[in-house]
Amino acid sequence: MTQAIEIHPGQGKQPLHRDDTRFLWRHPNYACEARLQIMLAMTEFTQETGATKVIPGSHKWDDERRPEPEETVDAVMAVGSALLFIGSTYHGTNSSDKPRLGLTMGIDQGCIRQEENQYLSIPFDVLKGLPEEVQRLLGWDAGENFMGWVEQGGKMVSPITHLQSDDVPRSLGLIGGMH
Ligand SMILES: O=C(O)CCC(=O)C(=O)O
Ligand SMILES: [Fe+2]
Repeated sequence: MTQAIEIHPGQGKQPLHRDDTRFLWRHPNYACEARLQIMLAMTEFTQETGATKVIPGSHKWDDERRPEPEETVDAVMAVGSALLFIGSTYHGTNSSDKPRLGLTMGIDQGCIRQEENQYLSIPFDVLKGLPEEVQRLLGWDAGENFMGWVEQGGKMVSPITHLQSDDVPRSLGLIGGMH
């Protein structure tokens, strides 16, 4: 998923949470993380402007332990810097006296459903013009376990193969036409 998040004065707190709650993830889960989250600072992130508050090490906690505000640190960042954290890390925000703008991008495991449905969010003609690496990141890929395959000409192929073939405009004509 992708979002621009501008926090305004007086908006108050976003409670401490784990983003992998979306996927009903249980903790600790040493086998696999659901998500890598990227928060890119578009304005200065300081304690005064409402930097994201994170609890380092909280990805190791079980589901019983509650996060407390005094355990957080502010992700202080200059414009253009990025905070990377995994889906099981507790974090939240607090508003301040100036607006603060961040761009967030979550990259989820190929074996779980995307939080934002990128197949429908990105207009098809825009998608076709993106670099292959970005198309794969948007979900047009099969994971190592071949999750998400498409049948094409009687074969199971990766979505990226399908996207690059002549078959795809036919199968997605309706979606492309919706934008
Ligand atoms: O805006 C922030 O600093 C964090 C936002 C966030 O954690 C979320 O929307 O899940
Ligand atoms: Fe979050």
